[in-house]
Amino acid sequence: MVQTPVQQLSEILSSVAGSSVLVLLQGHPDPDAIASALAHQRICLSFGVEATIAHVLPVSHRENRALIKVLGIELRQVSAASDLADFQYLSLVDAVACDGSIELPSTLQLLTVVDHHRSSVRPQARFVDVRTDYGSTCTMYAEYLQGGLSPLTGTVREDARVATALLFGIQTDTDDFSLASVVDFTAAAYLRGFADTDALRRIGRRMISADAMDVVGRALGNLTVARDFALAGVGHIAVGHRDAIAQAADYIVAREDLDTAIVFGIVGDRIDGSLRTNSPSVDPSALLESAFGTDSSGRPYGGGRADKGGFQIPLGVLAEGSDKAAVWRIAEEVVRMRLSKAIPELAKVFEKAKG
Ligand SMILES: [Mn+2]
Repeated sequence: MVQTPVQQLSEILSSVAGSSVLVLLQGHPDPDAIASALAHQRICLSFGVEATIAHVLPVSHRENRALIKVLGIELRQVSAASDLADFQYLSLVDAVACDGSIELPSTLQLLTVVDHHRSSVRPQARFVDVRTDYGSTCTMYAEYLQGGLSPLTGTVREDARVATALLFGIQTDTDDFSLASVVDFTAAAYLRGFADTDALRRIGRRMISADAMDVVGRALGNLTVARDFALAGVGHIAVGHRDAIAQAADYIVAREDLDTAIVFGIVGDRIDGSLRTNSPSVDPSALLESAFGTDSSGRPYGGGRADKGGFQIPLGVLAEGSDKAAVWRIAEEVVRMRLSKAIPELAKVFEKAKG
């Protein structure tokens, strides 16, 4: 008989009772990953498996920090293989592979992988559940709970914490449910009954940090508008503030007469850009790929989904230039030139400006 994921996962976790699992979040941890890790930790605990949630890159978005703070979620920041020596098993949530930001001890075995992203990677783990038709990994964890793995009962405080985090994860990963499918709504309805709506409101309150506001200001001061398209370069941005670029694009695309905005800057050793669009006819990944093409291994510099996209272009040795203003001028010129090819109206505006 074919086992359900819930049966498989319980069997595997039972078999490693008493061991220590590392849930290593990839990239800058987002709510879907953080909340899924929290649910994973809860499920592990119910089988006598101790799970520690860790991350390498900082939690950089204000909302994500609010999620951690309001719900008191414990995350351990790790930076070296020696920090991971105590763990026997590795669990990945919202990712199928490690991004290489930390060297893993060779003794660490990949135990579980739960994700909803499309990927060509076939993870070698004892438990693999990847569902690309799901709007979030949190949806999958909500189903595990509802399906009998450490189900929510509403009798302990911990239930509200997990339900609130999962609900927030579904909400943010589906862009406030605009990209949600039936399974996401069903999971949200299940979680809603256990969630702390007051905490959810506090976490979700859209706030903008002082640094992000500074970046928005720079974007507005350097805005080029071509019909309903806007482009803004914001110069060098500290690595910890890279989310400000996306926030600036969100802010600008809200302008009534615009339907697409691209904001870009230099973050570390690369050009980093965000695209936001309300236009039904703009396909972010097609637009960014036609403008920026692919790298030497055929990977596009940019990608996206229905209403948002992003691009990262390594500066290579240029990044070492000591004249930061000059490096920025080159980067800005290249981005303007490439986008002008894909958007003829933009080319006209730049030509006019040159006089
Ligand atoms: Mn996700």
